Amino acid sequence: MPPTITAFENSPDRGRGQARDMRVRWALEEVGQPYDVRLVSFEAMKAPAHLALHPFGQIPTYEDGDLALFESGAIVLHIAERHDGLLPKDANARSRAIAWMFAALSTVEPPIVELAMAMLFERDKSWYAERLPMLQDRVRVRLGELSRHLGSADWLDGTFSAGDLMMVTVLRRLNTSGLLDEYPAVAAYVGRGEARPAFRRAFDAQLAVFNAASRP
Ligand code: GTB
Repeated sequence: MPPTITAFENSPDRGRGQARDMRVRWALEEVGQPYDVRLVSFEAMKAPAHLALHPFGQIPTYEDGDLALFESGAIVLHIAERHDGLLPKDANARSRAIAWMFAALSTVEPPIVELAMAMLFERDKSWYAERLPMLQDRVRVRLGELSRHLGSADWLDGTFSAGDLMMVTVLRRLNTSGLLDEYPAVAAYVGRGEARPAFRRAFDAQLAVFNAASRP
């Protein structure tokens, strides 16, 4: 039995691959592990059956035999640890790749999500115009640091790893913000991630869900 993940039945991003099942799908595609997807509605996510898998009533989840996991970072790390292809064999390089996964999730993602949330939900608020530049500048700080770190390298630390997979999915949230264009090295890095065949397969799979849901 292949592992089963959960994803939005009807993703609010309209198939742009922004929901966090995308990183799990991408990891599974990178390692060549087939998987099943159980689509869940917003209502089902808050029902007891799903809460038993995910205490916060969210997607993605991952089930494989008697193992059930939540949190996209934990799921991608689990996949990377159990298959070849997403973590280096050398122990130190492996630890550094995992450090980049944490950096993506705990250092880079928070200011990006805060900006995205403000752009989605605060546009009509009196404080929006004043707050927006501050939120954008917080993201610019991280993009500048990443740009400096990348220099002319293709990936964050040697060969492509789960650290890059996580970082690219985090940075993609900026795709419509215009901010990535200010940092060509980071924009090119995201482009390299998106060009990987495994990314394309994962993207097409989640887009197919949206297209099927919106068909009359
Ligand atoms: N830290 C958790 C993880 O990494 O797995 C966060 C999981 C999470 O935020 N899940 C979201 C969810 O289930 C979907 S991905 N939300 C429903 C709820 O909380 O009730 C977040 C997301 C949703 C939509 C867009 N979008 O439309 O662009 C982008 C990201």
